[in-house]
Amino acid sequence: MESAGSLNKVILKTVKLNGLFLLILLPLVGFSQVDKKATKETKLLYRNLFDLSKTGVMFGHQDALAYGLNSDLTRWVGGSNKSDIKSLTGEHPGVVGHDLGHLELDKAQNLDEVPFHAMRQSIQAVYAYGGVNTLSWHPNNPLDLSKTTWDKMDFTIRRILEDKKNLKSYKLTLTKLADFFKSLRGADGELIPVIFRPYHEHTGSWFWWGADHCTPEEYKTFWQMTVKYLVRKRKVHNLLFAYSTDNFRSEQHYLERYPGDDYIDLLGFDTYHRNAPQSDSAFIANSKRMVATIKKLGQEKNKLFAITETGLEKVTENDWWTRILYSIIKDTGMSYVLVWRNGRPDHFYAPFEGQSSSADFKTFFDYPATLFEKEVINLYKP
Ligand code: BMA
Repeated sequence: MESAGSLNKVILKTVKLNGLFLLILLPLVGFSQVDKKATKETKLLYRNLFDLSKTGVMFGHQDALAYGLNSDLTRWVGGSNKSDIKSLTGEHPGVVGHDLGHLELDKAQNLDEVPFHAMRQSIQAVYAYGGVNTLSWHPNNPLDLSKTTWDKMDFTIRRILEDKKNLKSYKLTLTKLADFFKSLRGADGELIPVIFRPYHEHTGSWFWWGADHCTPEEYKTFWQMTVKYLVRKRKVHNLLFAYSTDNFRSEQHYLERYPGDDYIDLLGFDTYHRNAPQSDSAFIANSKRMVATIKKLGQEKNKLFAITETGLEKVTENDWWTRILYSIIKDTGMSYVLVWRNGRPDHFYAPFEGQSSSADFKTFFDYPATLFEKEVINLYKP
């Protein structure tokens, strides 16, 4: 199949069928995308992700190009088109995660010491090779910015929604995010689409937006206000919005704080493998159960779905990739699975040269249904 050109709301596509060239018009709208005014590339990404999910699952890694670990466990810091995954396999991950935490403080670098200018360059590099960028956000507490993302204050969200002064300063923070999103530009000046994944793991209570710190209604209203402010007021049109809980018990639990189909593009959840190997079979069974739930909801609601964070810290099982992770993601139709950052010798989730699960990871990489840099082409094209 090859493309002939594009209009604003429809794409003109040339399809070769039995030796005949057919011209077809494909609408760019019609999917249940949150932002109806999203840029052409953002709409294309959304649509193409549905197609790609039929061929396999993208592998994702947080902060993949920002830093990583050398075989002697010293750290390397990015800027040279390097990633631990590329050093092992020759290809970057299909999805790269970044975190905006501390952008709200006007800091030059995020909470994990990634300079925002370097993050922007990574996002541009990933987009240039055709990959997907996803941005989480670990913001400090908006009521007192000297307090971290893990500092719970009574009813932070309620106090933002009910107090004009608090709301105003929260919107100022969102404006900073909006400016960052709008600064993400490709080679031709076009906005780079990103998957924005704020207020995650909210079925847990370790962040100020967690389950014990706001009611479901407050969480939903806060989310809707955030989306509306970014899209309508600040006119940010390069975002897909991801909803990601932590572990959940049931479909009802998953949807308890769901802000609605008009506010979500991708359904996800975060789940970590702890206490391996004793917990191996429980982790697999639990993850499969949760995947089945988001798959069912994704099909009903026509939404993308993914495991937005996972991993076994220090990858202490040498066959974790093929025996555990692959058994969870295979034949699911999910868009991606993202493992967390290679932050320190005692806190890493992806293999690197010399790491004990590297050989197994290469087998995982070779599976046709796991997608890396070279298999994620044309996501932004008709
Ligand atoms: C956590 C840890 C922290 C990090 C935070 C935000 O899971 O990795 O070290 O600061 O995520 O990225």
